[in-house]
Amino acid sequence: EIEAIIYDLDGVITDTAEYHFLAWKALADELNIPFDRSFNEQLKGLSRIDSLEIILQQSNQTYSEEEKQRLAAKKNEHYQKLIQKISPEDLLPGVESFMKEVKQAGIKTGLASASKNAQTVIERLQVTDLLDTLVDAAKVERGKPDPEVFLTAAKQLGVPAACCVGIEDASSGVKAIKAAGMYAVGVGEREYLGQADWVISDTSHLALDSLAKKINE
Ligand code: B16
Ligand code: MG
Repeated sequence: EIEAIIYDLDGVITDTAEYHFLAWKALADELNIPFDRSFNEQLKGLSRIDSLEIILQQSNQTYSEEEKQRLAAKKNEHYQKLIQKISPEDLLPGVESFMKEVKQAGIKTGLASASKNAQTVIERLQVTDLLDTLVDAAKVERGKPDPEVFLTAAKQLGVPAACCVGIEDASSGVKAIKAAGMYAVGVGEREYLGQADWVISDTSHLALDSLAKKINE
């Protein structure tokens, strides 16, 4: 029995993943570090500073802690400019109807995002009312693939992890859901989402009946 659904934000509810990519790409170009979409896949779901570390590993230069903080802040400034444009039209296909279906079925809902900008994005998308609880990077100590963000959301909803479904587009996020002991839905390519219990190619395939069928298989 599904008692709660916990959504990832970027790449599941909306495609801020694209804005993260563009902001990192601008920074990497400036630093003359090679960076493309395929490389970007491994950053999805990771915290800002962990993402930066991975990018800087591609450089032959060394950066001080202070410099790293400056670069992370620069990426975030660029990202925040990009997300100003977000509106309800940016909800991914099928997401709004799925979120409403879930609410109507009396299932609790939560957001588990590694982004410190999650609240802003949720407000701009106007889906605040469809989420019973929100856990973001500012509220947890350990980022994905650690399960903390998903476990905190479940706790806040008062639902045991075994009765929760997590939905993720990132490899690190799917790992976090599985480590939390939840059922994992992966959105995207099987290649990146190996550990997911059910992989769908995009959010238009989200539906409660298909999900229930998969869980009972
Ligand atoms: P910020 P999610 C994650 O959000 C993104 O997938 C990841 O690419 C990003 O680096 C991270 O948030 C941190 O975001 O810089 O805004 O704090 O997918 O967990 O919702
Ligand atoms: Mg994501």
